[in-house]
Amino acid sequence: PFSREELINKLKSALTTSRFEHVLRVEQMAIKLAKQNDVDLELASIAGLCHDYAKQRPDEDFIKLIKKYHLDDILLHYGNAIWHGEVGYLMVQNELGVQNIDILNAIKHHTTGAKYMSKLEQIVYMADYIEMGRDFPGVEEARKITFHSLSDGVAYQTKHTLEYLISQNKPVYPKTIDTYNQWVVNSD
Ligand code: DGI
Ligand code: FE
Ligand code: FE
Ligand code: FE
Repeated sequence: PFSREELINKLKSALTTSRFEHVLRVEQMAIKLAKQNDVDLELASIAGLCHDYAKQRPDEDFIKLIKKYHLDDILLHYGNAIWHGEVGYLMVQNELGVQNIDILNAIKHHTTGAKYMSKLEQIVYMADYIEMGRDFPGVEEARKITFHSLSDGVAYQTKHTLEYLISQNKPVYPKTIDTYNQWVVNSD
């Protein structure tokens, strides 16, 4: 496994400057949420840093892995927005040597969420959404809710992302619907 400094160098060369700065902000927000929710700070740091490692990879890299690992064919109907987490976690495992399953699941689920999410998975999902560089309408409310209750933050993001996808006629990945049914519908 690589040290934080080595990971930083790998990320710097894999990502554009603005994406690299985003992952540093996600790391900081993930650490803040980990402190509030009694989660291991080092796991939060590594997961935050690595969550978008695959974001700048060409489509062919993902398609090769989908075939090599016999992943669900429905993935082929989506693109980088879904692949960089759902498939990209394998690149983090294979190329960065990260083996912790909680970190790998947090990377895998950071875009869509999932029916079952550990505290660390919820933290990375939320840190990506509310990191201090985000400035969409509603981000202040999302931060307030998340600092009060991590699971309420998950519900807020899930509902707003689904509304956005529907308003844009975008395809909804099935796991995004599972997340909605668990965290928004069944949230008590
Ligand atoms: O990688 P980031 O930009 O930091 O953030 P992200 O990995 O959370 O990606 C967010 C994008 O992914 C956002 O534009 C919405 C999109 N997205 C989330 N769920 C789905 C989705 N896109 C499709 N097509 N289907 C989904 O279910
Ligand atoms: Fe992402
Ligand atoms: Fe996200
Ligand atoms: Fe991100």
